[in-house]
Amino acid sequence: MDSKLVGVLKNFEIEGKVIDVCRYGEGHINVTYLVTTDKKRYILQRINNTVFPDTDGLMGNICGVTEHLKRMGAETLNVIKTKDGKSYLKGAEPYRVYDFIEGTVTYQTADDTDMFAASGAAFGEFQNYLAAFDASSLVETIPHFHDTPKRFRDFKAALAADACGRAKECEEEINYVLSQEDMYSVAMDDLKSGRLPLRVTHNDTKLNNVLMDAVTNKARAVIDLDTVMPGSTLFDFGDSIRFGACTCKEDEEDLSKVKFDLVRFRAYAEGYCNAVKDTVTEREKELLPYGSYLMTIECGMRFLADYLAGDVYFHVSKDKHNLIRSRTQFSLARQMRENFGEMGGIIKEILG
Ligand code: ADP
Ligand code: GN1
Ligand code: MG
Repeated sequence: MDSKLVGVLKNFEIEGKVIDVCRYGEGHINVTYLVTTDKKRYILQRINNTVFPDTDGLMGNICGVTEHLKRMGAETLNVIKTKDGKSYLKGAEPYRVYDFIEGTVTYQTADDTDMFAASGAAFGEFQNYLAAFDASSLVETIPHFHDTPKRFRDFKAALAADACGRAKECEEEINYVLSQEDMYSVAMDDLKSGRLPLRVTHNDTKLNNVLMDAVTNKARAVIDLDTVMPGSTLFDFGDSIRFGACTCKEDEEDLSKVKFDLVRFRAYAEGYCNAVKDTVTEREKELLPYGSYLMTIECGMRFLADYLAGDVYFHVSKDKHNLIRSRTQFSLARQMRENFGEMGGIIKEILG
């Protein structure tokens, strides 16, 4: 066992004697460990304070949102306090602890469409719960998180800097991002003009950010609350489609396996749209297919920008990992653009 982590855990109000600490999960941002004591299990996370420099603000949001969700009767993350009553352990490397939510699993692909529909319902209900949450109490943990034109400017800056001399290897991918420029501003323009409502959203709705019941495959808890901020339904719907309506993992190297799957799209859309049907607006409905494409190409440009910058943001575990991830996203984005009509038809069938 890592003695540093055992030392970190001594600062928290945890039950029992620590018998094991090991790396856990497939998140790209924080460093997550599963902690086993002789009484129960916990999740320990080293918070990525490069990505989230305002750790007080971040943890304030999480405590506020989880207390709200508990009051609404939803199952959610339970923050374990430090022995001096704080929500996380301060330091150059900040840490937090949650109860491990037992009897749950996370999936990296949505092969089971009922399960994917259940995750859609969970994210839709999550948005409903947050409709009653005071947005002004939230800190914007990553400003401009889904501001795609800003992400595009950041991409162009990474390309101009070409810090590692990698641009020459990815000309095709770079040209694709540049070629789509006229598609990037619709969501932000509509949010600014009020055509799209600003809501409190999760903003990182990939399938492995919802815990599914290990027996029933129904959704138990929406997790990874670091990016709960004002945003758009398009972001939450779109990011789930990006990750889950694909036939392979996000880092598949064989692009012939990357297929945008309308069956999975329909399953998720049924779960999500039925949950938000009382509040969703006509403009949101109309733009849900576009939101799926937008979140996919935005994520692809973020992976590619990080590859160009030298893999400084997303955790990587193999050579060219971010470039490989960006390729799956661009392949999907292309297929989504070709399927706007079909996607729109499915949304109409569900919501009218
Ligand atoms: P990241 O921001 O790096 O994605 P997450 O908070 O999503 O970190 O955690 C990474 C993974 O750890 C999740 O996908 C999930 O599998 C697992 N996980 C996180 N919190 C819990 C919890 N409280 N109970 C059970 N599993 C959890
Ligand atoms: C990151 O934290 P995680 O792994 O759930 C990222 C998302 C990306 C996603 C791509 C805070 O999500 O925005 O869409 O990777 N989170 C942050 O898989 O940047
Ligand atoms: Mg996560």
